[in-house]
Amino acid sequence: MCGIVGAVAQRDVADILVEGLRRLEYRGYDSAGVAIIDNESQLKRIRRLGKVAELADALSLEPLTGGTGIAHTRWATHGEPSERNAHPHFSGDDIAVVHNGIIENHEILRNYLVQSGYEFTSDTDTEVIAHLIHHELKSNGNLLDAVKRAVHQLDGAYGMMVIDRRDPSRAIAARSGSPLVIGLGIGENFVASDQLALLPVTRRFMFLEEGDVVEISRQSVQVYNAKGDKVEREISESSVEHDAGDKGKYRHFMLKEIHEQPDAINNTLEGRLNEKQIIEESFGPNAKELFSKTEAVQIIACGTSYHAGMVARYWFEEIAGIQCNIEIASEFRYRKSFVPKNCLFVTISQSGETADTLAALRLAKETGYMASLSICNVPGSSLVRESDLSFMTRAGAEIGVASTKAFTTQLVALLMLVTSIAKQKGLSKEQEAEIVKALKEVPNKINHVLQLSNDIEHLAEEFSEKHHSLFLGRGNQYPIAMEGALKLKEISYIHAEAYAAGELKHGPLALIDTDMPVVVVAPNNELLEKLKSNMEEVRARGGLLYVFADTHTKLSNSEGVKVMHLEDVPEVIAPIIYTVPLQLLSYYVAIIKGTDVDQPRNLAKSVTVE
Ligand code: F1P
Repeated sequence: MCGIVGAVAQRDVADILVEGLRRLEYRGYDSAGVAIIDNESQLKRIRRLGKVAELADALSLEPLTGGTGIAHTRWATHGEPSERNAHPHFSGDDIAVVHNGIIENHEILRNYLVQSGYEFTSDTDTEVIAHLIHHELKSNGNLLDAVKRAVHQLDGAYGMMVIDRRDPSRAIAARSGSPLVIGLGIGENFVASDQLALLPVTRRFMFLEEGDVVEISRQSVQVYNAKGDKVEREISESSVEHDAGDKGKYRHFMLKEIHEQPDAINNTLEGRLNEKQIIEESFGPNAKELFSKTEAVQIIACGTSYHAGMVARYWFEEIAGIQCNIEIASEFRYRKSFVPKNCLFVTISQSGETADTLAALRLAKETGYMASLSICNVPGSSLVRESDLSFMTRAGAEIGVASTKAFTTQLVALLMLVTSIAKQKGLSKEQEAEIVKALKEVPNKINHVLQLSNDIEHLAEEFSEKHHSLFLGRGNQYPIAMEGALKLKEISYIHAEAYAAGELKHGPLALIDTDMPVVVVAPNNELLEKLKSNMEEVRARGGLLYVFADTHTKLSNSEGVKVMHLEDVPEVIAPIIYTVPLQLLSYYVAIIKGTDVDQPRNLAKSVTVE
């Protein structure tokens, strides 16, 4: 969603800000803008509807010079996507603000500010912040205090950065409900909504806490907590790759990330397994003790991460023999739910900043869960900082909006979690060793699937002319069918529905005809015969089947049935491996359809508003 980049430096910062915005493009946006205080202490701004490249073109025709500036990519919430609604927003010629999040009481504040003589030039909630700070500055000339007073009047979520042309030596940033990180340089400091934006200029970062307000100058960074007290925040060195924002030899980030999966999973596993065992301490120093007390698990997530949680439910109840519930965060947070005894609350999130997942965690902390654990890909993210335990998936930066390597590394992490808890519930050493062996095979097995790319590309050609599709699976492959359907609709805009194959007769069979391709995930397991019957049901009604199976299934091409054979894989890791051909299928269908694979329409990478 929206992205923020800002700087207080001696050198000209326009290029740094635009490069930062470019590195945040993957989050999804509809307009972009930059404002800089020039050498005559004037605020200069350029905004453009559309891509960052258009903003960069405008800047090359009309360069902005100056060392203090803010920049933004906007994903419209209040007010249509347009240049006048793009950030930065000004109050008069003095104050400029960029903001992520939503101000819920903006209407009341807007009325108050209009009565106080302010004129609004946009339909955004953000403009309220600019005028409010300007208004507060009238009673006290200090920008820091004005921002502190203004944020107390805001309901809702914000990550923001503010500059005042009358004092270019400093900027103020504040966060509540929207992530913000300070990048520390030498004689210059930066702000961004994601560290990725600042990797070209620094690797030293300070993550802000909820309610923090920060004064940033070239030489110093002073943080004030929600109570207004001066506080120190930890400084960490980023290990994210500098070139994480480059596509390398690949045409799209999504394809690069699909191919990175074997390495990403090796990273997830590294140092966390010994020859035959999972090292439980990987989940935290007191994890073992906590796992021995765990009698139930509640998993919460959104989107693709939710599908990972659904697979984990099958694993938890089968391998660890304990109750596992899974729910979408946006539902869980708004209903009264039963809290089982000694229940571990597990959140799954690539970004660690998904607003609903974070709200669900905060709710869980008040409602009596035994402890919380987050499975996450972004160190220092809100979810990680607010959970008792965390396990980093180490997938590396994921830029494509449609999640791929984050998902398969989440599955690996979850299988490790299930096994660690199962050990406390009587899983034998032999069973554990078998799972560990299977986990170590995952990267190679995925490499084999990647070699099927050309065949899957051919399959995609037939698929791309369709408008609707069904995905079927049974058991722990049912969530994989759901994930396959989600990928297809996200990036190719083809309507795709997933069903547990046993549900076919209860409705969706009515949809089957030659225009409705049916994708089936069919590894050899005890449910295969049932699945074969479901496939017969489709064939008998003229439906076309696209089946992903292994050779043991004895399934082969016949009229109306295309079978793509994968290598045999241990059953426990089959959901991880069968995800990959579905990712490739969606990718190639989207390529043929010519959609924007990495930044599909209307979607954002990190959903930081509810
Ligand atoms: C959840 C999610 C992603 C999806 C998209 C929007 O994010 O639904 O699965 O790919 O990027 O958000 P997260 O909580 O896993 O970061």
